[in-house]
Order: sequence, then C-alpha cells, then structure tokens
Amino acid sequence: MDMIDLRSDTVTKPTDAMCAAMAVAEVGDDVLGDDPTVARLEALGAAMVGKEAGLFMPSGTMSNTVAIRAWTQPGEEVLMDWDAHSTRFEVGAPAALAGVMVRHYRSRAGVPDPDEVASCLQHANLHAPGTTLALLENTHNVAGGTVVPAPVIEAMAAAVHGHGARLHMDGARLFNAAVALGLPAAALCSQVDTVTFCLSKGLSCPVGSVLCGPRDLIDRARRIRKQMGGGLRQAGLLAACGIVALDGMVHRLAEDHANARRMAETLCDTPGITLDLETVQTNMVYLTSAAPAQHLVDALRAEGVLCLALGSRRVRLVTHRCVTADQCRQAAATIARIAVGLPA
Ligand code: TLP
Repeated sequence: MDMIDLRSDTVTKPTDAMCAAMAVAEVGDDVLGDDPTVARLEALGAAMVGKEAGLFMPSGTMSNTVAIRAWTQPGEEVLMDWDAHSTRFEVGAPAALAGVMVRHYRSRAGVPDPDEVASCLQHANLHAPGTTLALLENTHNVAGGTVVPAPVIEAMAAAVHGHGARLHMDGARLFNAAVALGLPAAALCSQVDTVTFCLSKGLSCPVGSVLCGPRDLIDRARRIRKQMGGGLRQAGLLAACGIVALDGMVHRLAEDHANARRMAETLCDTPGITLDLETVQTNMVYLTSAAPAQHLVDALRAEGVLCLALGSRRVRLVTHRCVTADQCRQAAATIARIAVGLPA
C-alpha cells in the first residue's frame, strides 16, 4: 500500500535538483572555514532574513539551543511561549545545555500579547534571575501552524528591547509564515535579534537550519556549535541543497497551504472531529477527535494514512511537497470515514 504521510513536513525527501547540486558541490572542511558552499548558503540565508551573518546548523533544535546559550548566562531567565517547541519538544535543552530558567507566557492561537510579555519581564536583583532573552515562534507549531503578523512581532520586540533583553525567533517554518502573509521573510525579522529557519521541513532539504543575526553573536554561536559537536566538515553537500531550497522552493509552499485548507474544510463538518478553521493558516491541520488520538492514528495507519497524535485527543496532519492535492483529498475522505466509526 502507498502510504500518504502527513506526519510532518520533515519527511520530505530531497528534490532531483538538490541531488544534482550535491553531486557537483564544491566542498571543503567547514570547521576550518574552507567550505565555499556553506559560506554561500550562510550569506544567502542571512540576506533573505535581513541579518548580517548566518551559521549553518544541523537542526532547528540545535539552532535554538545555541542561540539561547549565545545570548544568555547560566541562571538567567528566558521567556517563551507555554507551548513553544523549545518548551515542549527540545528535551529540556534550554535548562540542560544553556542552564537558563524558563518562564512562560501564553499566546492566543500562537500570537503573543506584547503587554503580557512586557508584564513577565523582570530585572535581576538579589532575588530575581533577570530576563535577558525572549523567544517567539513563527509559524507556531502547536497552535496550528499559525502566523504571527509583523506588527505583533514589532510590539513584542519593543517591549523586550525596552527591558534591555533580546528577542530570538524560532522560524523553523518562517517561510510558511512569509508566504501566508505575502511578505518577504525579512519583513518578519527586522525587529528580532536572531532568527533561525529550517531547510529540512517544507523546503525539502535532507538536513539543516540556518541561524542568522549580528556577526559578533554568530561568531559566538560558531564556538558553541563546535562545543556541542555540531561542527561539520564537508557540509557543503548539505548546504548545496539549502541553496536550491532558498532559490526555488519557497514560493511552492502556497500549494501546501491550499492542500491543508482543503483538508480542513472537508473535515470541519465531520462527526467525531472538531477543528478550528481559523487556525488553519499554513500547512498544518490539528484535529480534536472524540476518540483517543492514538486510536484514530492507529486506525488511519491501517488505511494508509500516517499522522501524529500530539495530545490525548489531538491529531496533527501536515502537508508538504511529497503529498499531492489528490492524496490530501483521499486522506481527508479516509479520516472522515474512520473518525465517524471510532468509539469515543
Ligand atoms: N518540529 C517537529 C517535531 O519536533 C514536533 C515537527 O515535526 O514539527 N521549531 C519548531 C517550531 C519545530 O516545529 C521544530 C520541529 C523544531 C524547531 C526543531 O527542528 P529539528 O527537528 O530540525 O530539530
């Protein structure tokens, strides 16, 4: 059976153009600063988000963790969303690897309230750790792949900078946000101090993220990446895919968004499923199922549809280049048929 894999956009495989670019990539030892293809990717990535410098990273998780370490000292406080990827899915890396205190704000559908953020910021004194960094996630994964609009980012940055702290954006799916808003990615990054975006999700690369920001911070991040074992040698093979992705894969994310929207519109009227259409803004659809999420996921697997349970009743479907519009229609029909018959 051909599976329709909606577990994540991380399942995308490299395109033919990426494989061709890998075959001819000029490479060198990047730890020694010799890889021209990595240097090109870093410069291109930084330019696309309007920052001075970029650093190729093995993963989004390492990129966020390195950014947190580069901006903070152990014992300081980092403010992030209650449901941020760094809170939920990075295995405690901010505490374990950066030694920071994490404090949470609660966004609404992934969009932070700058006033609430401002009220959480605290200065160091004899008792308080002092907030030196805040995080923002765009698109916001757990909220539904929702988009944080530029004016909210600007207001949050004003609050954070007014306090003397820095703002890092986890833009694992930054280009999805930019395409959804019809803006260049740089328009969403002008007020953040650092931003990371992933190449290995909707952009279809096999590996990699790029952390971008001011040159002195990126120099510090390079040392931390090395310390964490993330210094890669002939990484130009991977960076070559990243260049193909940034040059040619961004605009097609709109197709993934349209497929997610159509699936959500089919499923929102299905008995046994509730779904908030307003949160379907990019390439994700989160369902709440009447049946336990894992029962629905297991039943769907037997029917050739793969998706993830991310909560006791929450199921996530993610569209990407390797599922067609027809497969999405077929998946939605299968989900509707199965969800109706499952006991709650
Ligand atoms: N998210 C993965 C899972 O970990 C949930 C996914 O399938 O969506 N920031 C955000 C917002 C992310 O969604 C992810 C990956 C990351 C960071 C981490 O990226 P990687 O997997 O490259 O470490």
